[in-house]
Amino acid sequence: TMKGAIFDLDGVIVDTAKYHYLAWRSLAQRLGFEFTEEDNERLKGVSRMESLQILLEVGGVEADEAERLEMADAKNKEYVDYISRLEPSEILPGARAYLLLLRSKGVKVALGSASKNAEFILNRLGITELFDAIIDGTKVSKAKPDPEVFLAASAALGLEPSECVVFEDAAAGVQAGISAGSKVVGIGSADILAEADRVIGGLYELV
Ligand code: B16
Ligand code: MG
Repeated sequence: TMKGAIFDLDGVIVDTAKYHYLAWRSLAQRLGFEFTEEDNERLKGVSRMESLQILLEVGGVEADEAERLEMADAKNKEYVDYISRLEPSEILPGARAYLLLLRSKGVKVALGSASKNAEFILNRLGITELFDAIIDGTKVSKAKPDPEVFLAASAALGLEPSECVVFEDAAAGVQAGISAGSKVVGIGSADILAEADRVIGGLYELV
């Protein structure tokens, strides 16, 4: 039985991918190439600097470390502009209700996200207090598929990874949850998330 539930943020609780896309696309435009929504799929669940690496590969652009940091910073500034306007109505269907349901059953709830903007986003959505622990990109150094973020989240809940279920929309995140030793519920399409223990369309299916 599940004692803890660990949620990824982008793609599970809220669709911030569309704002990441707008900000990455405008960086690509400044660099002189098109970055498509299909290209953007490859950035889901991937850390900021690794996302930039993929984007530069798509555009065939070379950049040194200082230039990369500047580009990542410019992208993040634009992204933060978008998410500054996030509203509670943008919480994905069923997410809030499912968090409340778990809490009412005594299941501990954690966030396990790659984003360095996670706390800001949860505050904008008004759901920070529904989490017993928040582990995000500011607290871990190894990106998914490394299990670090989910190991840290279960430890923060005072639980073993095997007592926790991870909810993830990205293949790298599903892999990270499995490597941590948790059960994994994939959110999205079964072909991308084939390794998950169960795949659902969204948290609305669980409420
Ligand atoms: P930031 P998740 C991930 O969130 C996003 O899916 C990914 O596209 C993004 O690059 C990453 O966070 C880092 O975000 O630039 O805000 O630190 O799915 O792990 O909640
Ligand atoms: Mg995600």
